[in-house]
Amino acid sequence: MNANIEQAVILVKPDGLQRGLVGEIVGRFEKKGLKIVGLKMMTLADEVLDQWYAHHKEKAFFGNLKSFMMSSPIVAILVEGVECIEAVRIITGATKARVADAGSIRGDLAMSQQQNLIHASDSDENAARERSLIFGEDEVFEYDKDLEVHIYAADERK
Ligand code: 3AN
Repeated sequence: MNANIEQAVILVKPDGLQRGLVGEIVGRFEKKGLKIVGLKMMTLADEVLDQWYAHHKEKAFFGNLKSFMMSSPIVAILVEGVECIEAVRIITGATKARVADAGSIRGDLAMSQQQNLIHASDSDENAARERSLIFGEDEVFEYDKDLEVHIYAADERK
């Protein structure tokens, strides 16, 4: 695999599902040129959320955040591409959605700091941890996409 090819985990959170934005959100990542290598709908267990949001464990909003994340199923997507993590964070937009850049998913479609539609991995290390919490090995797919000759120059591809 090309050294610059990364994977990122994206979650369409309960507000995205409730608001009927799954297609719109998945579509934005697809249209950018990222390759979907995993996709599933699921509910997040309490223990998974404790690990997922370990960095927020001491925060006052932790309990509310967990209840919100368990309030309905979520859709998890694993995407792959060259420097994918940075690309995904740019498309996602800032955490506080009401001030996120226009053009980003949060900037265009949300107002809240908690109900900000999506989660996106913010580092290679977190992406690997999140991938192992959500996807079994048989739920991640390796395949060639002909379109990639139009998305990357030859030296950027594997
Ligand atoms: P991001 O999702 O942009 O990576 P994180 O990792 O700091 O942001 O926060 C994880 C999630 O915790 C956010 N997506 C949001 O739902 C929630 N969150 C973060 N900060 C707050 C806050 N001050 N009040 C309520 N919820 C928050």
